[in-house]
Amino acid sequence: MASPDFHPMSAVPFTRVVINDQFWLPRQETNRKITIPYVQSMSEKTGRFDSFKLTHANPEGGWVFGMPNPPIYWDSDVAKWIEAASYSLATHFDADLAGKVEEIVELIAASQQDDSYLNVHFTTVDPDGRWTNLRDLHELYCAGHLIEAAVAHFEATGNRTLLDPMISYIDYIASTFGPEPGKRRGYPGHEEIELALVRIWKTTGERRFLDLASYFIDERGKLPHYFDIESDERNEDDKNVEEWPHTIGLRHDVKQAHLPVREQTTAEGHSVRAMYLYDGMAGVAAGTGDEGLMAACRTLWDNVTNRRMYITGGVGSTSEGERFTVDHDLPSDTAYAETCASIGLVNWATRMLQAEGDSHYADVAERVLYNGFLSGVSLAGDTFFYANLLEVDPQAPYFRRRERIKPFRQGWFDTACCPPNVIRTLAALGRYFYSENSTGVAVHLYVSGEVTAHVGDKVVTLKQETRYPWDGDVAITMELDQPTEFDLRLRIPGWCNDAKLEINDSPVEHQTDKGYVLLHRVWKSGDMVVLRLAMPVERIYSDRRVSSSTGKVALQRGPIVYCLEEVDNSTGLNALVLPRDAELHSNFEESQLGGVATISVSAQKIGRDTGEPLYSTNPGKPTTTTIKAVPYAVWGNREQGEMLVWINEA
Ligand code: FUB
Ligand code: ZN
Repeated sequence: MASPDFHPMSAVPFTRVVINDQFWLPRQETNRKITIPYVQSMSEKTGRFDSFKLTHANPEGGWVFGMPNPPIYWDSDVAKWIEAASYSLATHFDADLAGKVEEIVELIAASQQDDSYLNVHFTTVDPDGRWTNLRDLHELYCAGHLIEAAVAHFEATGNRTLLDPMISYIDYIASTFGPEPGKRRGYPGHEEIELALVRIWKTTGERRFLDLASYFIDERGKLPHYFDIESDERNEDDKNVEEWPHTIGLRHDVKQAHLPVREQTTAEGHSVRAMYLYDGMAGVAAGTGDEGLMAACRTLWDNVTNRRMYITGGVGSTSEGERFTVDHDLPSDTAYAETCASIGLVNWATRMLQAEGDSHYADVAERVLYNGFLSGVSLAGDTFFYANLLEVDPQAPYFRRRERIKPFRQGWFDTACCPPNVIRTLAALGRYFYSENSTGVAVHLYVSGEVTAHVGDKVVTLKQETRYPWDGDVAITMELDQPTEFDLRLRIPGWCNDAKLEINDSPVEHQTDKGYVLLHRVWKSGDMVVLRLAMPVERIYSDRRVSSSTGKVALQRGPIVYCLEEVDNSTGLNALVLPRDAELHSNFEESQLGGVATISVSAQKIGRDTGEPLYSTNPGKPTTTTIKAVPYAVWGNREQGEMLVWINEA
């Protein structure tokens, strides 16, 4: 819960954050120069952009989920590209890109129907299907992404070409759905519109958008069940079907609709949907001051982060329904941990952080960003992981069965939600680093660069110098026009057991409040705060109920989770055993994987050679070997092969 004297914060917009470091800047540059254009070209090639012409001219042809193209989610893919491109334009103007964005935005606006409806699938190929299956058909999900795109485009350009059509679409949606007599009591099967409505409320100040978000959230899971009513209206006998596994998508819990949201205590169902819902819930709770709804968010947060999250910050334990399963079921080799779910978790964490000011939220956001999110895109920027596994054997037949789960990143997917989600996240990454409110500035993540924060009516600039995440020393220098009184909050990361602080070269004793050091004073230009975060390599162990990692150890240094790759360690990674007392050495390798700290350690390789019976009494003779671990986020950028996060320990 927030301290009584804590004032909710807002993220400092990414346009006031300069990133100038060796870790994120190259990834952002690759995003801008390679990945955004790549997603653009794939959107052109596959017909996604042209689908807004409503001519049903799709070069791919074919059917998706038993429906004619364009598929039910294409609007969302294009919307995410517009969002990414708009963010990119806000920091690096590019006339060609700006022209392309305007062209697509105008095309989308022109595709709006006379009654304000806007959706390529239903308008083009299934006009009678409009609003007949909210459970499965993504209409409100697409609307949500288009709203986010409209906000991003408006904020980057000041141009209302997409914002105004989306506002009239929202008003049309609000005239269709709601608790009032004559309206349908529907809500989306794939959440997204809730958080988007919070966003457009913040941008426009129009309270009706927050109210609609609030309605969608509180209607969810109530009885009589809307998805059952819809199903009856379609004359389909597919209500909340529980048979396993082909009907998994029909279950109410997969859509987080098994109970009203305030009664939900565990994260259920499709992990991306869950993350987007919880983000929307937190946004509505903070926006309306609804303590009961925020309490539900806290309960769900505890369940996700203490029982259902991978060490990489990935969520979603199975590809069957792309969903959560039960507490402590976190298999490494059959994980799902979709890149979109990681992004959803970062956004939910950030929303909770702004409302409550507790560093636990920033700890999780950091864990995800540096590990299970960043793994989603290659260093070259043109291939992607949909599922982010923690253990990979490319020989395993498992991979042959699922298009989205491969032991290597892929250039595109049938359902291509993750690549455009990655580009919008990287393009606006600065929004996760700092917060501001009327009393001061909070530094959540440590990244070389600069921030210009608004503290009430004062403008303060902070310069940050650090080699984080490879080194834990951080220097923050004030750049102020005049002496200014404000709070500086510095997060002491949850992974750090030894943090020292200096102000203007003098050591300072410090205490933390909700994980932040609070420094209040009249700051002068040139004042410098230095934080020294000890960053040894740590051995991390899981709760013994996580059976796939019991008896194993993971290596972590600072926020970075490590893994072993076959290319460094030969095959048979599961035959390696790390002695508990083996010394762990960290070494920065400029020429490796874009420049990373690697870890080396002596280990034993156990087991028999091949050529003996499958089972025998011979345990084999252990051999000693030196193994090398690399950051999990950059695995899979060299030769294909095995990968392992949780290593046997003895
Ligand atoms: O189409 C929506 C997206 O497809 C979901 O968010 C992903 O998990 C995938 O199911
Ligand atoms: Zn995805």
